[in-house]
Amino acid sequence: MALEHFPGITQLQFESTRAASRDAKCRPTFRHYNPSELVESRSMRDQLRFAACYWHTMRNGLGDPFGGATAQTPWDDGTDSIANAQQRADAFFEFLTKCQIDRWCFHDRDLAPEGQSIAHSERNLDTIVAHVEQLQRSSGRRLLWGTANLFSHPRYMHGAATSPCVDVFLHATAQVRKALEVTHTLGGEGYVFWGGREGYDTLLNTDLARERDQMARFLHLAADHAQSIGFRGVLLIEPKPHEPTTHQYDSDSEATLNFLREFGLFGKFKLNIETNHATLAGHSMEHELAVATAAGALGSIDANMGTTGLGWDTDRFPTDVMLTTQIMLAVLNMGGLTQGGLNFDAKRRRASFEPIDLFYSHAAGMDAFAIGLKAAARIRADGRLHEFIRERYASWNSPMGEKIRSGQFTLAQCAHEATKLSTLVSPSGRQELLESIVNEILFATER
Ligand code: XUL
Ligand code: CO
Repeated sequence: MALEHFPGITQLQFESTRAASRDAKCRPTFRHYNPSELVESRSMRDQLRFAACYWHTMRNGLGDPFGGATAQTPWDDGTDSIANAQQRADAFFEFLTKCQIDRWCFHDRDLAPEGQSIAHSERNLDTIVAHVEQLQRSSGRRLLWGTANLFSHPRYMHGAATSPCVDVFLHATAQVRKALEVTHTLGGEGYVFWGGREGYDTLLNTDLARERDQMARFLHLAADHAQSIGFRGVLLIEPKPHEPTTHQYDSDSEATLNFLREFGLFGKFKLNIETNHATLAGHSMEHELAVATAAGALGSIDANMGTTGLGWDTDRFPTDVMLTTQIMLAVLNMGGLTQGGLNFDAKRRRASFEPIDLFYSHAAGMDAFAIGLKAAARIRADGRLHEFIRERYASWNSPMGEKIRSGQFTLAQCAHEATKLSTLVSPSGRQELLESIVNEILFATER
């Protein structure tokens, strides 16, 4: 039998709180996530499409700017050897299976060590990918998306696609070509571009217009290559306003959609929206999702949350049920997740350093999303919110509203119509009522 990396932990199951014994209450388990339970005619497993990420789960020692790693990782000998990379992958797939997480995501450099040359790095990656292919097959897990790390190595200090040095651009194309190809080999449902250093620290040394052109060229080249190798997954851009740079070009959904439209990339890419990035942009997650869905461009979600008042990307596990309700409402309203998923781009706090904390933290996020999914379905079934919005705009469905919307009236004609009005009807927005309806549905006591 293969070595067990998480001894003593059996596969997490759904157990309702009432049925659980005192001992069972401390074991990692699901209190709300019941994979086979149907919500709006689809199983929770299919509605939520959970993924775990390799970078936080396997490669984050939980260090911070003030102190080193704390995470206990008995499966990892700390070396950059291929054998160690393989063993780490074994531990990860055991974790995914025991935590009932069907999907996963990775950066090329999370999986395999960078070598002395591009060819050497590619050989390393191929070796681990062959191993991971077997692990996927034996465990039934699937790749949600892959990506290339174009931000950690010092060569990318000025950016990758947006570097002032053409050689760096070339190196980045080699890395993306390979990462796209191995994502395709592993059956990835998507591929992500997060422009970690695609931005600037100061405009004093930056030709912003040129850098944006370079980034667009890079994305065109990548999209063309994806097509040429027969990759049918969704290409995703992950907005973030800053950190590590002062300003990143994909700063939020609006800016990214504008960029895609400006450079003829709209339709080739969708958005991967992350909660903590929305917060850093000074927006709510609901806002970012609303903008993306309005454009028909919500592709996937990086599920985490920030820490109120702290201007850092703290990548906490998403345990706020109001947040998960709002996310799942946006998702259900757009017809559900199809190619995308809920990827826990989240890390445990530095003091949650034991291997079992990986299970507690993911289960906490999964349960919070199960609560959010059910609450969102109840809000939709209740219908009051939907009906209110429909009625709020009802005047636009009148013959007059229709004429304005379809462009049949000039400004002068509109102004003339205004002079004929005897009363002007403008009803209440009822925000507080609507907020109380959400609370009523979310916290309804079971009867
Ligand atoms: C960084 C971040 C990345 C992307 C993938 O803030 O979210 O991990 O998700 O590169
Ligand atoms: Co992310």
